[in-house]
Amino acid sequence: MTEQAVAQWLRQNDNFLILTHIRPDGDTLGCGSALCQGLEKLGKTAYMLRNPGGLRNFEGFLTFRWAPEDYVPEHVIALDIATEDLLPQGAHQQYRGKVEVCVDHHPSNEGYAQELCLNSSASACGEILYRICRELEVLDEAIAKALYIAIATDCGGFIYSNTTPETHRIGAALMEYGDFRKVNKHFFQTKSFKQLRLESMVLGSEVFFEDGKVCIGVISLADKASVDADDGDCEELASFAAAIEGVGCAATLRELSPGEWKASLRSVDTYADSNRICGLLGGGGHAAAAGATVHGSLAEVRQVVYQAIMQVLKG
Ligand SMILES: [Mn+2]
Repeated sequence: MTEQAVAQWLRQNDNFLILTHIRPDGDTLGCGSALCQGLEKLGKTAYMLRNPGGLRNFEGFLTFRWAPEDYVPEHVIALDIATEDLLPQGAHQQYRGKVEVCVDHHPSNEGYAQELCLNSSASACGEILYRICRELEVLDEAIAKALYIAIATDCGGFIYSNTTPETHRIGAALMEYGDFRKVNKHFFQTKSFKQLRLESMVLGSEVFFEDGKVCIGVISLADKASVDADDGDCEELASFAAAIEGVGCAATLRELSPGEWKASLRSVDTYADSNRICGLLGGGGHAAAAGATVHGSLAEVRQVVYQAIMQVLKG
């Protein structure tokens, strides 16, 4: 499905429900917020499905219109959600097999929706939503800000390897609508003291392999509890590990619940395909950044992740 076709479908229909992914990031939330506001401007009824994930980092920057409990949508659209396994908590029973249109940029998208608008060269789903909103002629300062947050956060402030000339062009076009300096300060130049303490714990846990090119770090539930941190405080830890000089592949294992770990992979300069590594672990994402959920003791999970990395490096 092309971006124009998505815009047309949105114009022709009404009563939408917008889905964002579990453990929501700036991309999925920024896209949801932008689309919801855009549809509202067109006189449509549109809500986002309440996402119980950590939203604190976005307070004061994004506005959300959550669906009332009894809302019955006619059309369900998923944004930045590569597989139905990434639907937010509580949405699985109701919305599995019910997504009519999915707009995404993950090459690992499983094609679960009836119609898929996929552009894997987009740095963020926000790039695709930008073109859809432009097509719908709804762009204004609030929508531009939401899309700017979506794009800037998914490309690390226009720094990650997914950043393209088009990413900058769209960022520049969005900046014409308002002053987003506060957005950049908040998302890229500010860390809570908790986050910095978590970073020091991850650093202390790093184990290096392959002459320092591969590292595996850990953040346990006990670590998180010791500084009273939540998942939102942990979001940037995976990218942080990839900043260590000489590292080509950084894996960060974060304990979600006892025996359940989120493995986040980051690759530098295409050293190892994170999407392939996570694919071996039952997850996915992009070549530069991907994730998977792995079960077992820390020792088991560390071993399984190490083997997946080595399999991709040697293969
Ligand atoms: Mn994304």
